[in-house]
Amino acid sequence: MRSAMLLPVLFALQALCTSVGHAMQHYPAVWGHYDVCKSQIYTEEGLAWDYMACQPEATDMTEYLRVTLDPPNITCGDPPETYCALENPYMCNNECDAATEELAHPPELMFDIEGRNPTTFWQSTSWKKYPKPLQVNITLSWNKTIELTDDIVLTFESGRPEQMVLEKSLDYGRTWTPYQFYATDCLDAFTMEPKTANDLTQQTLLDIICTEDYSRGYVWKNDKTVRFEIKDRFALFAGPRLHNMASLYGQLDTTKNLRDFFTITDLRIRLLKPATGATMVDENNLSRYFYAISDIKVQGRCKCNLHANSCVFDKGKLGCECEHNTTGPDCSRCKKHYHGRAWSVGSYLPIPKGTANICIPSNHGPVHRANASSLGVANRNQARVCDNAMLRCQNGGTCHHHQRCHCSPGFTGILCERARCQGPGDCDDQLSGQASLHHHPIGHQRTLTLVVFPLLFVSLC
Ligand SMILES: *[C@@H]1O[C@H](CO)[C@@H](O)[C@H](O)[C@H]1NC(C)=O
Ligand SMILES: *[C@@H]1O[C@H](CO)[C@@H](O)[C@H](O)[C@H]1NC(C)=O
Ligand SMILES: *[C@@H]1O[C@H](CO)[C@@H](O)[C@H](O)[C@H]1NC(C)=O
Ligand SMILES: *[C@@H]1O[C@H](CO)[C@@H](O)[C@H](O)[C@H]1NC(C)=O
Ligand SMILES: *[C@@H]1O[C@H](CO)[C@@H](O)[C@H](O)[C@H]1NC(C)=O
Ligand SMILES: *[C@@H]1O[C@H](CO)[C@@H](O)[C@H](O)[C@H]1NC(C)=O
Ligand SMILES: [Ca+2]
Repeated sequence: MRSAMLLPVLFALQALCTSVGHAMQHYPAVWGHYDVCKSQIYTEEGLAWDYMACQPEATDMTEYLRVTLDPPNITCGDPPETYCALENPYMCNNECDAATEELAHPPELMFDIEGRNPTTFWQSTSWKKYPKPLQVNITLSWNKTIELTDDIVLTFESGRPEQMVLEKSLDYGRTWTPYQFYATDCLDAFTMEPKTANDLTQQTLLDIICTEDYSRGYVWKNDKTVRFEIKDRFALFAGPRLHNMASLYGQLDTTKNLRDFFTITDLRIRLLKPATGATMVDENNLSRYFYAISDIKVQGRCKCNLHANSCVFDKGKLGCECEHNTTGPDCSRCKKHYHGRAWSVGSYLPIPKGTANICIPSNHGPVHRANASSLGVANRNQARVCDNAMLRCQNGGTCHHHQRCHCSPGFTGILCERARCQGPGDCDDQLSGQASLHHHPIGHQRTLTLVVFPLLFVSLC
């Protein structure tokens, strides 16, 4: 629960730096700007909360998936087999033996850390039953809606498949729709005209295309990857270097189809035909034909409907840490007693802070909070976190430049109002019952980065 413990620091930081962020008018070219859900601001009536649209940082989602192969016994090595190189049938030194660790090629090797030599990879059985098709489904399941933020990249260690389909599910694997078709010959394989992601326009962005870009030329050893181009699609709205993210956010806000297009709960790689390197399959030496994948990259973030900036992996399950009085794995409901108005997704607009659309208490009629956003704007340049009058630092803390309290050891909070919890057990009751020893905050890295820099920001502010 480290992220929760650090939140007060983040709020203080946000309060410190709203003026900086505002002045610079600079929106980073990454899809990760909405990183704070609320910040405390100073108003005539004292401290008040300002709520903002927020989302978790994009991260490597392959750490949180479950992989399923179909057929289940399609992985090589049981019984052991010897493989020949696709380019050279006399080079037969690839041995697969599931019972020997050094010679086994289980599915996990598609997700381990690459960059070492030799690469590690999953490998299928060879095409022993030719001409019966050698088909494999590799299904990646998150049991959570996630939003893709970067290209999906598959790296093949033997040739890239001559035919494959990338599919997605938005309903936990009940129904599937294609994302993209891949073939050496799109017309022949799928009766589709070959296209590339560059052919897409704003109007055709949601079209499902067949591409020949990633199937050709097994001899080109450098061409080992198969992509699904997320960034090229973003670029149709945000410009070639994703400079104009405001335009993309605006579109995502207003076009549900577009948003859903980048949202998944599962991915399926349907391998339909392995590389053969020629028009004819060498029936005398089928040990040359198989699938081998060394790496799969899936970058994305938990979908939290702009109501959470952190997502935790707990007991094998991803879940948003909902703010704005929302709840559920995707923050897609109002909390009990907060049904004062219908739940609503947050909005990216107006740039840069968006609109939180918080859930409000059921019985209290109209919203009873200060017109925080206007006050926030008005007071931005004099936003103070502490002083020697109303906003006194407590428990022996001292106020520095009206910008933050330096707390005595053992205390934390913006005004040092809370005892810092020493062990995980001590924190539990303060943290709304969600605490768990094994929480693994995904936003951890970002949180740390932000916390390392307050001094830098202080000097900026
Ligand atoms: C792969 O999944 C598709 C549905 O997405 C299904 O129709 C097909 O039978 C599966 N193929 C194999 C080999 O399991
Ligand atoms: C996998 O299992 C199926 C059905 O159980 C069987 O028909 C097939 O021969 C098996 N394949 C291999 C490569 O062992
Ligand atoms: C494949 O060809 C190589 C070289 O001719 C040979 O050593 C190997 O036994 C062949 N494999 C099969 C299954 O025929
Ligand atoms: C998926 O998550 C739900 C809770 O949201 C849980 O009940 C279910 O068991 C999970 N399914 C799998 C296959 O992990
Ligand atoms: C719900 O929102 C109110 C203000 O809108 C806030 O004071 C309170 O802490 C929130 N409750 C929870 C459990 O987040
Ligand atoms: C907040 O204040 C501004 C300026 O005073 C006003 O234009 C706006 O309508 C107010 N918003 C709400 C929700 O009251
Ligand atoms: Ca690997």
